[in-house]
Amino acid sequence: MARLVIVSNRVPAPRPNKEEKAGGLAVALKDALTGRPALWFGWSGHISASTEPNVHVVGDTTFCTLDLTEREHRLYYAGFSNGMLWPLLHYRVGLTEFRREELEGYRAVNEKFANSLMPLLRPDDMIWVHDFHLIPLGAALRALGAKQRVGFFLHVPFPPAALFDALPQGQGLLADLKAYDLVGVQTESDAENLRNAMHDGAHVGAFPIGMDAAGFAADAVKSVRRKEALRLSASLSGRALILGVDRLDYSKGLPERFKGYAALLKRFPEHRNKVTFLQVAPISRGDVAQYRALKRELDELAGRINGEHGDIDWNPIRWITRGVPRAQLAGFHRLARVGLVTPLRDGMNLVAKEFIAAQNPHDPGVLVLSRFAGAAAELKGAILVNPHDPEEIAEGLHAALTMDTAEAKSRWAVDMETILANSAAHWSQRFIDALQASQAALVN
Ligand code: ADQ
Repeated sequence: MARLVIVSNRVPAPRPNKEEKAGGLAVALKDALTGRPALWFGWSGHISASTEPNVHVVGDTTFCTLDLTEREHRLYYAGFSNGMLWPLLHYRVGLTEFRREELEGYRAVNEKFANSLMPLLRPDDMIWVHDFHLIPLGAALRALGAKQRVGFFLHVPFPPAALFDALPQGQGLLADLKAYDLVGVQTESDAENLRNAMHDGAHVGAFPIGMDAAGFAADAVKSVRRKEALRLSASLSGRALILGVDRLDYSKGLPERFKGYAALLKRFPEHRNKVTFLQVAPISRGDVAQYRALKRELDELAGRINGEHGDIDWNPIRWITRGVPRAQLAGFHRLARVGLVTPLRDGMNLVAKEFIAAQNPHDPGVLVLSRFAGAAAELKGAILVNPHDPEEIAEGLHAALTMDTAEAKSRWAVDMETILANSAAHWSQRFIDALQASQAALVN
């Protein structure tokens, strides 16, 4: 079996402790990696002047990481990746900050990765590069003579060509994408946008990311009986729990979500003192000014909503910016009557799928989901809302809170069937099979 080489900006710890089981790519690729030789390559997460790769071998998988210098980190990661590409790809041209020096730093780090990875490659490796940090990597490997199959998966959305056009030298990145044998995105509409921008449809496909629904459901059953879930449940005093779980990021639509909840309490007073909204959003990218401003805005909104709508025995919003371990969150999802997932744009949004997976089949909660999450294309049972409109969020919440059990069950069953059919293992296998086939087409 060909060795699988995964390249991603961050590489999971070779032996994660329980608290580090953060989900994301590591979980999604777990099955793809077991039972086959694999190399996982990327940034160590550390900043130093060292150019020596750090290598750890665990079973059949070799983890190989590089440190970045302070300057590389600033230009490649904080600058071009998070300050330019992240907002642009989430349709937020107004938040982008372009500096040519950062684009150059981004390209330089991609070349550094290619230079370090190249000597480690074997002729029959299959290489799978992940996400927007590493768009030029395939072309950089090709420039060094790599002949292996190289695929790329974009975890975030791809905007319409007219928006992408705002990126100076954006054509260069589109040309880089052509070096890959296969480019995968989350949805058909992302694929269409990317094909239009590239004027080349041949090797772009939609590969919606899945998750281990059965495993998450089993975790939720265990976790709902543990201390933290019992504490949460007792503290609700019978009120319906509305749950939001996100990284603290402006793409997740949190201010609009808070305003939507406030609109619910105002327009549908029957829910006052009958619901509690718990938002868990650990701080991410705290070194970027926009993220600090977002936290301040949410601190203020949460305070104002509690002040205006709260009562002596009721805080309408509980707002937590600390991390909560995944194993606890599974139980919280199961306790929730409503999962509130309202990103302004999201590649997929796995939290929406995790909420569905965690529900009790006999009395499931209801998912209120943004139309602009990739997950909306799959989860037909959810109540879809436009996340820019707090009034629509309020109406969605009201519909979810007043839905009878029979309807909630039938909506949930549709979505559970969907996510069971597209596991993480299924997703990665689909991509790997297509990558293999794409190369075969080129060779023949
Ligand atoms: P993210 O933007 O991080 O990922 P998402 O898919 O919602 O968004 O979450 C990824 C993982 O992180 C999930 O397993 C989730 O449970 C976990 N997570 C999120 N918030 C958490 C919290 N507060 N505490 C603990 N864990 C949390 C990017 C794209 C998404 C895409 C994924 C995967 O932006 O659109 O779905 O990659 O492709």
